Amino acid sequence: MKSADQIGLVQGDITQQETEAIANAANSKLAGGGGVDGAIHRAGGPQIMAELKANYPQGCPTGQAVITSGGRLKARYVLHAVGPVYSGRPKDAQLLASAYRSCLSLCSQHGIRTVAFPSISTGVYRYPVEEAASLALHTVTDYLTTHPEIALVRFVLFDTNTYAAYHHVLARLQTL
Ligand code: AR6
Repeated sequence: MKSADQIGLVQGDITQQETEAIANAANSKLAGGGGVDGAIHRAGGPQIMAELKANYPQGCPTGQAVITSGGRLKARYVLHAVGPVYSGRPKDAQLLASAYRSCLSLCSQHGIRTVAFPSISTGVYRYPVEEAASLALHTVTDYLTTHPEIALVRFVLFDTNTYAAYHHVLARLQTL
């Protein structure tokens, strides 16, 4: 099986996912915020923020991720990834790829076999969605090639435009 076949796409709300882990698009202070971050903290309840404050008081550098429980979510874990604020410089791509890889590496370390991702950095952080979709899907595909312990990576895209951008890239990867 090609690793792109282990990637799924749905349009919807990531807080409702039943994968073992969901990823959050957080900020480097891990302070909560709007967008998917706000939705995850609202749905998961205060335990998630309490764990972040207790375990990561320094926050998390851009391009990295940290793990908490899922609180009241169906998912057992939340991976709090910090993507870059888009600047148009080459380092944006490195940091965004690194944010996805950090989440996947946490999955490997914690025995997490199924994980859902939002489209990190393409909301408030203004990363162009076509570029971000290509980078996210190529980064995940590459990781899965060498990490058979992860069975499913599902992208949960909130709006039609974002879903279409990811669908366009994934369809090509799956026919290669
Ligand atoms: N499920 C899935 N995707 C969602 C949901 C949801 N419930 N809600 C929004 N999205 P953003 P960023 C989509 O802005 O660009 C926060 O304030 C959204 O439509 O959430 O990485 C943090 O605290 C978009 O496609 O994240 C940071 O300060 C995607 O999720 C900052 O925003 C990402 O948009 C991070 O900005």
